[in-house]
Amino acid sequence: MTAAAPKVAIVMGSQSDWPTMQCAAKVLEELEVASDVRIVSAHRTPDRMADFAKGAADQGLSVIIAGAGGAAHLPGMIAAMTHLPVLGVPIQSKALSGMDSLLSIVQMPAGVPTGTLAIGEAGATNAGLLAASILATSDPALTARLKAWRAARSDAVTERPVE
Ligand code: RP5
Repeated sequence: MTAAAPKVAIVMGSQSDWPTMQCAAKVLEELEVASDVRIVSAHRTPDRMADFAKGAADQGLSVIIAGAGGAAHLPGMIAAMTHLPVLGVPIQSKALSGMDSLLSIVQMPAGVPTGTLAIGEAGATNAGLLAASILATSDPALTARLKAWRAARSDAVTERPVE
């Protein structure tokens, strides 16, 4: 029996984005959600980006997580070429600490929505969780795993600080 095709894609503009974006991959793995991870650059590989975005739905994907830094056009450009939900992760850039990435992703024109997460690792982790939440709306087993994951995080918070 072959494994089902991944429903989540994690794409990023550069290899240098992977240390951040692997937080999304990690949380999806914890939730037993398969993901397809690729490097797709809006600027350096525009044809690869267009092929990916236009073919994403036919490939069986349901959610796309896209991380990019600096002039971070990747999430918005992908959102322009697919009806699938796109969750954008602003990478913490060296020059402007990710404010450039955030503003490049968040201010989309009406009609082309791109979900925008926090800058950096927190954003990547939450993008993975949001992707799982979206899939869980039609997957009771995943809903149960997501609830258990969240409950475990709540249980890990102590009442008082420990020395
Ligand atoms: C963006 O440019 C990438 O998403 C990355 O965050 C940034 C810098 O890329 P590298 O110069 O490190 O490859 O396209």
